[in-house]
Amino acid sequence: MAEEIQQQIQQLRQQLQQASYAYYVLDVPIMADEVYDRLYRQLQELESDYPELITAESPTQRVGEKPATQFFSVKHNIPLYSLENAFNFEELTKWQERWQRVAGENQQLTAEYVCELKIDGSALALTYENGVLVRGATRGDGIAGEEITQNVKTIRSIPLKLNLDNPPPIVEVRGEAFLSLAVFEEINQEREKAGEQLFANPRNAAAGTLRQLDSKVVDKRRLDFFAYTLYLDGGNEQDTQWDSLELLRTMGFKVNPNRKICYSLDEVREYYEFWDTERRNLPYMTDGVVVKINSVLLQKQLGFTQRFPRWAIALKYPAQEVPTIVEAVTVQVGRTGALTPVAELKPVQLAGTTVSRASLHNGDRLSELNLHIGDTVIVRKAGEIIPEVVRVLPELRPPNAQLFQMPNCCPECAQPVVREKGEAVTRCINTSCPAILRGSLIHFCSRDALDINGVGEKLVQQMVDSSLLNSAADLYDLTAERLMSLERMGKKLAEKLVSAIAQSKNKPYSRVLYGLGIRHVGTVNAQLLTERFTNMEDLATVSAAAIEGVYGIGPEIAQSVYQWFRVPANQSLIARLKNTGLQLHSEVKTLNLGDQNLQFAGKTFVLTGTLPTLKRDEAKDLIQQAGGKVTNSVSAKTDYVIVGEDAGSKLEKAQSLGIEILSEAELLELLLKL
Ligand code: 1X8
Repeated sequence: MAEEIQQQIQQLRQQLQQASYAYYVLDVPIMADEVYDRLYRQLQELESDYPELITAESPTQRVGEKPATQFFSVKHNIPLYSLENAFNFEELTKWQERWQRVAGENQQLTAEYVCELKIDGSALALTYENGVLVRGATRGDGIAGEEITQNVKTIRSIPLKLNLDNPPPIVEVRGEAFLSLAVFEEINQEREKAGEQLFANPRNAAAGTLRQLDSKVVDKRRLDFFAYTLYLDGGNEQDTQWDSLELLRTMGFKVNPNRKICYSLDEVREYYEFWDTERRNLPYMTDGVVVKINSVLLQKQLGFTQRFPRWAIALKYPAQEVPTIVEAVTVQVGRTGALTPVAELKPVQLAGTTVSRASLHNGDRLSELNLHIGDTVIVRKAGEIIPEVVRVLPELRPPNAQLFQMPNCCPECAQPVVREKGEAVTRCINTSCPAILRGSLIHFCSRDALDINGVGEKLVQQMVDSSLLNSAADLYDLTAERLMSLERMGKKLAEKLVSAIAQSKNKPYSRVLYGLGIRHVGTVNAQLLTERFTNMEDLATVSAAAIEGVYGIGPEIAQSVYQWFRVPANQSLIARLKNTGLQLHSEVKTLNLGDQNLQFAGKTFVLTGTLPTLKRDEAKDLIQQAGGKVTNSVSAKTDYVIVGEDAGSKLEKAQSLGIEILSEAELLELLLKL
């Protein structure tokens, strides 16, 4: 009996897997949706009757039951470097000369190149053990990324199990997770309806999606994946990149079909130019061409520089530009009171998306442009940024067109605005301006701050308009009854919101500090400040000099924090937040420099490169005070290498010896661990 069930389960899994492969990888469906759904439900029922038979590679395991609470950092076995960029053929030729020089006289100086499209997405590293997907990780800083296995499993074009009879024990596959342009537009349309902030481009949307804690959300976003790098048992066992791509395809991955072997840079140029036009017809975004040396042997001889492989380069397409007409200019007020002029455009297609607004940045930029309403302008979209107006075509200006000028009064509260000498930004300085209040509240509730689920732009606007909220502290006085006074607010949702708000009281102090929206205090600075001043009362009362004494905090940040706590309205906000029970202090963590508990006792360190904030002697002192030894050269006896900017051969040596490499921040974290 048990065997029969087992067999039935196996068969269902195989059928589902084949159907899914045909649909998502080959794009040739072989099974009707209804049939798929029926088989899927059968499998689900069997698995719920026999939960001991569930395996990680079962098609039912693509979406996790429970959201993750956080992501963990994982070190890449082989660093996941980004690619060096070339923006023209001169730079490409220089690259060829460079690798030829490194390869040396005795080496092969002509090479086959493999050209592939550069996909504008987010890099992933997938690990398969005995053919089963066990880990998915983001690039992170190239050395370590975030473990997002549950999210990766939702990507249907990623096999949960390799299509190999005798899979090697460890297979690592790298590639690009991306969103098709159609799905990207759909997501943004939904976000617009929900009053949520739009994703600037498919890459940001893909990266943001992969970092969602709830894999059910990721599943709905329909990410896709192209595989482009293969490591078998820690090395490239294929002779060439081309063979690796073929093997990846055999294993069940989607490999971009638009690849080509080129025997010279002229052929590379031909490929590049062909795809510059043709890429407009692709259903996903590409921002360049990746040129790789085909021979794995030559790749290995060339190796890596500090940041890039020497054997590959990305030849980028220039940012796309199109003309359109400025129909109006609106002025938005951000949470810092900064006024941002935005051009409302006649919608145009640009780099795969419809563009109807473009940033005009600030007053200075605007005066340079001499922009009139009705002007024809050139808009540009470079990879990561929201479209911008690059220039105006004054020869096409209609007669009687009005020059746009920054208003003298805030468009939200009608109070006079100011522009400080030497500053490009015009600001509203009315502390009770509703736009500033709205922006601050949205920031306070945002994911990296108090992470209050369900409180977004729309709801904040409603609550401010109806005077339910006049400050962040008011959030904690809300009751379900009061929320139900809002339009279209049911009891269930109201109760859910009240509970989400209450939960934010458990968020750590550093998030509260970040949530206050003090200028220059991002998540990192908030962390640094709360580690040094473990109580907000201390931070609120110390001198600017004391704040500047925190590692990593410069004079401008220190002044900004100091001044913020001098404002009476802010002081009363803190007092009220304290009464609500928010965390305004953290566990006391002190740099343990006494003679007990010397956490670095017996450990040897090497420092290399310029650290972001610590001077060399300071870092050395810290290590020595914790019982560690600092030496000058890396050897097998070295336990840690602390790496800063422009680290030299010591880093390479450490990597080759497999010694743990730490950034300054990681060193400080180790010191803080008791
Ligand atoms: C990044 C990318 C690579 C490829 C395509 N798209 C990318 N974004 C490819 O090799 N076909 S390789 C790469 C990297 O190594 N950082």
